[in-house]
Amino acid sequence: MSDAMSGTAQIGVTGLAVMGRNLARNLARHGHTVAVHNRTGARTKALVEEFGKEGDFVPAGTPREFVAALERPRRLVVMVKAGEATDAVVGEFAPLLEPGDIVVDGGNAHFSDTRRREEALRERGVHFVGAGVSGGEEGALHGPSIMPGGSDEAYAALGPLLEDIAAKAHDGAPCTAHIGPDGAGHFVKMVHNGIEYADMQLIAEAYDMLRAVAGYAPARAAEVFRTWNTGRLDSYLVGITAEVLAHTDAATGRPFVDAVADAAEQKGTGRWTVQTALDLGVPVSGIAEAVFARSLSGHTGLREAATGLPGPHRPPLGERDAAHFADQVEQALYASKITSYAQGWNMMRAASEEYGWNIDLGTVAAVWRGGCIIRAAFLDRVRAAYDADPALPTLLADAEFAGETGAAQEAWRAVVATAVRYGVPVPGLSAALASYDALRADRLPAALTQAQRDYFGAHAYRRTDRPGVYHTLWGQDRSEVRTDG
Ligand code: 2AM
Repeated sequence: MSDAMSGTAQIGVTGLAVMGRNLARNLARHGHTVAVHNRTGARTKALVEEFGKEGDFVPAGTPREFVAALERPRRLVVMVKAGEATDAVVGEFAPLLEPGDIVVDGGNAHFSDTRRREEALRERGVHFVGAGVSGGEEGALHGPSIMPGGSDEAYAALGPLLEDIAAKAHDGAPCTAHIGPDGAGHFVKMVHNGIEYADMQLIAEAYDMLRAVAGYAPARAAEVFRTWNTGRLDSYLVGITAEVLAHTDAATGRPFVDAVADAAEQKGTGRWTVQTALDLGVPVSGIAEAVFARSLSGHTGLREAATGLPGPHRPPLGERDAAHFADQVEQALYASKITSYAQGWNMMRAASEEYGWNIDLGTVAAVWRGGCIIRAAFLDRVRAAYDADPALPTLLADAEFAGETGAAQEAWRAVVATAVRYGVPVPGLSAALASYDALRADRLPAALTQAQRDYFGAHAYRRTDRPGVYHTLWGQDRSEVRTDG
């Protein structure tokens, strides 16, 4: 163990709850000397006692000791609760730092807070890096997906360490990269979580359809997901779905999924994604439906009041039709997944333009290939689409994805139509299909909406046949006037 005052630690971690502790251990296991600090000293002591043998830790009792333990430029990772705690810790350390030092917030901050903190520290010459870290406790210890946002200079000093500790994709590439300036990293992490919500909802609907329409018990549905996991849907989430569905509850002997209360919770990043999408004016219906589906599931009162309302009662399909239907569900799930990823990527593109982040959209896919919840073979394809055309307006327009959604057409429509006939709620699958149909439509009924707005509010409209902005005198002789001069 080194002397706390010698300034030999390459990096420091303050906030040693499980995420911070595991990140510090991951850094130490990769041969870095890590200064460790926590408001309550007992956590620092416990870390060194339990895991001191894993590497070179420098325990620090006070913020001053912690800062003194770091080589320059100093690299401090803050791992405390997002919100007030982060402001408190940053405020405590800022006066102790010098120009060129780097503060990394590895918590789940809202990107607008990250932008504010980055600006405040930049005025003192201190770099602030908002780093999204995905993969939970296990990821923090064994390799997370890391999405750092901040200055180029900060990434130059920090990147090599992050690349050491990040998850490695199947081709060996580290699952981290400089995402962009200030809040870009935390923004991308937020969208990751939004996409995760959408993925989980689509999988849940697929399971529900296998059960209600194909008549498959959870163990049988587990086999279907296991098979899907060997194909183009190969992903962490589909893999764990198979495991959960195959699991038998020890207490009741029933399928485990039947022993779990059907009210899904959320921590709020899905909600942030939708709120932010509304502010940016980007439609993310897949993520929104997923957030609303969780919300609805928890409304016990509403659900009780509506239980027993009429709906169809149809028996499950016979064995042969069920197998065919299960194949159609795979296609509907895959096409919907493409659609909801396209929405997530549209959102990142919009924010990148709004904030001048210059996010490389293919790199984001690469960084999510390992360590995080949505890791999947699919992300190689997303990256390939943006590598082929960095200006791709939407993933749906990529030739390969367009070919696949096109081929899934009939199945996708059949599954949504069947869900409607059986009375099985599929907000995710149907919203994805509606989004696909709306985007590909030659004409949308938005023309009528715009005409109505002109009727009741004189909001004016553009015409299909000539330029200009017009208003019809609805209350008078219905003649048309040009309103743009
Ligand atoms: P503690 O052990 O002293 O409570 C997760 O809560 C982590 O954030 C813990 O390491 C906790 O420190 C730390 N933390 C929470 N609020 C804090 C604050 N206001 N100042 C410093 N550390 C804080």
